[in-house]
Amino acid sequence: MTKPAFNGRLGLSALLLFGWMTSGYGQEKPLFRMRQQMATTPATANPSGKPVVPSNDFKKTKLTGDFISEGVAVADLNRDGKLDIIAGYYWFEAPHWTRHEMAPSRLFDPRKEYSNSFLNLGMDVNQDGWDDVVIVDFPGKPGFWFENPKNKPGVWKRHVLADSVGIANESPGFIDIDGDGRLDILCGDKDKKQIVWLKSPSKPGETEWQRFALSAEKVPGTEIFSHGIGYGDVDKDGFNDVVVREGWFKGTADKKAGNWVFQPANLGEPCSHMQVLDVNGDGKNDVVSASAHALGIWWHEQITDETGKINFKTHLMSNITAQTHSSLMADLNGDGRKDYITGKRFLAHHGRDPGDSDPALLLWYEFTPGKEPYFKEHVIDNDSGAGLNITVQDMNGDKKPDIIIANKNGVFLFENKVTN
Ligand SMILES: [Ca+2]
Ligand SMILES: [Ca+2]
Ligand SMILES: [Ca+2]
Ligand SMILES: [Ca+2]
Repeated sequence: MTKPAFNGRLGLSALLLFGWMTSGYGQEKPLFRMRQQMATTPATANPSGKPVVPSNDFKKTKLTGDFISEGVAVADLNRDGKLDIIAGYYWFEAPHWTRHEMAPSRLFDPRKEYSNSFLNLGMDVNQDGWDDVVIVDFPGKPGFWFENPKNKPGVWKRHVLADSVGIANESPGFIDIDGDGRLDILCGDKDKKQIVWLKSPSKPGETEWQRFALSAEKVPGTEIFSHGIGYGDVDKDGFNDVVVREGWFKGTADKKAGNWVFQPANLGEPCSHMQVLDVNGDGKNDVVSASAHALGIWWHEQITDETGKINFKTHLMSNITAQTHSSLMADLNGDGRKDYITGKRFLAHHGRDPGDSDPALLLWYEFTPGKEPYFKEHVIDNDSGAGLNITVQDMNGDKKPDIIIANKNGVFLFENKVTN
């Protein structure tokens, strides 16, 4: 099935464009005009002008072309020893990817609607030996988890997370904040405008997630539609910090105190998940981010500014595609260094972003840190992209991490065949 050419969309009324630019879900886009000009290139081209040739390094399986979720996860839900794939209210049973429904849902129209599932996580929440499914809903809504019914038929029981905290920021992180070996959720609190984390239950049988604040109230990065958040040790004092695009919150040992102090710094444009790593090998941690709705994948070099404070200098890594609304680090080529994975959130705003109908690329970047850092760009695929979270897991037992995505193009598995 061919997608409508981008040129066919240029005739969209100014009204639509105006609606998008003024909607709460839109955002400022300094690169918007630039991208608009680039949009006059044919749909098969891309903003960088480079040819888009997918490598043969991944074996692609399309589980469905239906739009059911922009979140995706992996877990062995029926305990047959094989990892299943979860996308929203549905799960696909390995090895034939038979679709099952956890709770009543429906297919969504990729050009008109958002789904009911933005980010997903598979984990045994109540530690009864059966993996459960965590779902982050539309920005600002509470998250919830579906309790695994242990192969019994019927609707999965739904539990709301952390007294219905409205999850703010569009790229919440599944990160083990307190180091107890269980993933938690790093996000903003919609009402208090605070950086918080939702702690997953730690004892068997427990079902309640708890909310703990890291920052004070009314801080940047905590609006419902804030774009970009990450976790890592910016100042190398041994405590992880929280980064948002407006700066960072200095971490302490106390992850329940709500007093992490905001340090303003320029971490670039609205983005998806922010990754903290030393890109240029100078011993200072830098930040890698990708534009959520406009164009650009960047690394932000940590520098000391004229006032003696930590700040960042932004360098462009790639402008091959826009709407890179999720990212993840994983070592895809087995060289011991984590690589950066991102992809286009196809039809992010249903065709209202410039370049929305350009090829839906899924990409990875191989880093060679150094004074002149080197990022080799690899195109995994040009007809899938990524959703709001990317999952990486060895699905076929060959010890190589495979990539799983779900978005408005469907649900996909990419088996890793990268050789070093
Ligand atoms: Ca369970
Ligand atoms: Ca934890
Ligand atoms: Ca720190
Ligand atoms: Ca550095």
